[in-house]
Amino acid sequence: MRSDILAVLASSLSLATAHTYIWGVFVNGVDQGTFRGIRTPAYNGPPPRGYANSPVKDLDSIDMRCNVLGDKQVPHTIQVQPGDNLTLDWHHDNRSASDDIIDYSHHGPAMVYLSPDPPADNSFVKIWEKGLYETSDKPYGAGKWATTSDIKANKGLMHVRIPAGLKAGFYLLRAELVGLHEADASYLKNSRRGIQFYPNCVQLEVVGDGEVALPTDGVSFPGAYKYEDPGIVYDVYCSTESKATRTAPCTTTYPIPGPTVWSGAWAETTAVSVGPVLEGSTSATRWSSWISKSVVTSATFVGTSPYITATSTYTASWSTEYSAPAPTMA
Ligand SMILES: *[C@@H]1O[C@H](CO)[C@@H](O)[C@H](O)[C@H]1NC(C)=O
Ligand SMILES: *[C@@H]1O[C@H](CO)[C@@H](O)[C@H](O)[C@H]1NC(C)=O
Ligand SMILES: [Cu+2]
Repeated sequence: MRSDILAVLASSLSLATAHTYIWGVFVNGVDQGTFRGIRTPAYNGPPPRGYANSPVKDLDSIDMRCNVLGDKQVPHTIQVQPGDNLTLDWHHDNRSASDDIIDYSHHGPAMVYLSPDPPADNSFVKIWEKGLYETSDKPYGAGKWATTSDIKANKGLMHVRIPAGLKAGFYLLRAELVGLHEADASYLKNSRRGIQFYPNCVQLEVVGDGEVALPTDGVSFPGAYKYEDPGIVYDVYCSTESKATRTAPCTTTYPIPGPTVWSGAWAETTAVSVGPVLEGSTSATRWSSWISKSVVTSATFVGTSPYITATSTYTASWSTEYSAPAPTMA
């Protein structure tokens, strides 16, 4: 028992890099409140640097849908109208301009999907994506990537617009950042490496009298991405100077995983300027439990040191029918 616990601690500590999740949502530039409406993933590293969520790497895992604990409703649902501009605010340690968002090594694409809530088979429809959007002017430069050159450089802001005329109803917005820094290997063949997904879901209620339904031939999570897809196993270092001596040819294009963007989504997304973050907490309170490989480890803290009190197993359970979230939840 004791050696198991130590093993959990050791592996969690090695994950204490700058990983990221959504801390807030602005609607037409107006903050909706820190963590409000967001299915915040479980934290899985112990303090002092434990406020990072680990990537999802197993493409067949239910965690690909809305990350760990993504099946758990949160009390608040954000109301939007068709045509509204949403800005998702990704952070690592705190919701401030000094936050480091995500490690600079995590070059990769970013995507946003929309699904009715709760999701069903093939209900996720891609409404936005950005990948390698500028190749380097140097022969072996890394180029510009959505995660690092756009979202990290723009203090964590990711812009997406609610499709025009979208029918009223409850939806889940599934946004993700992707890190390719270990994607030259397949997770199937080497579970220590592999492409890293940071999916995060937001509960939305679309209001108004729109008449456009989401298409029903979207994708499922898990299921949308396969290990054989060209953008899943990809050598992002192949095109950088440090590996210029490689003999394999380097591609300078990147095929973004998943389906093409739905024709009903906005063809262009402009960055909207955002107002101040609502008053209240902008830093996360320390969690007393975290999850790794479906094991929930609970702890109390003595100073900054976690003292393990219990472990249990967690299984995601998604309902098939929408029910309004309870106003308060533990
Ligand atoms: C969303 O942004 C676009 C582009 O800047 C703008 O034309 C539109 O009016 C905005 N929508 C709302 C509801 O503010
Ligand atoms: C926010 O986190 C960053 C590290 O990501 C740290 O350098 C900074 O001091 C923190 N800022 C605040 C206001 O806590
Ligand atoms: Cu990482």
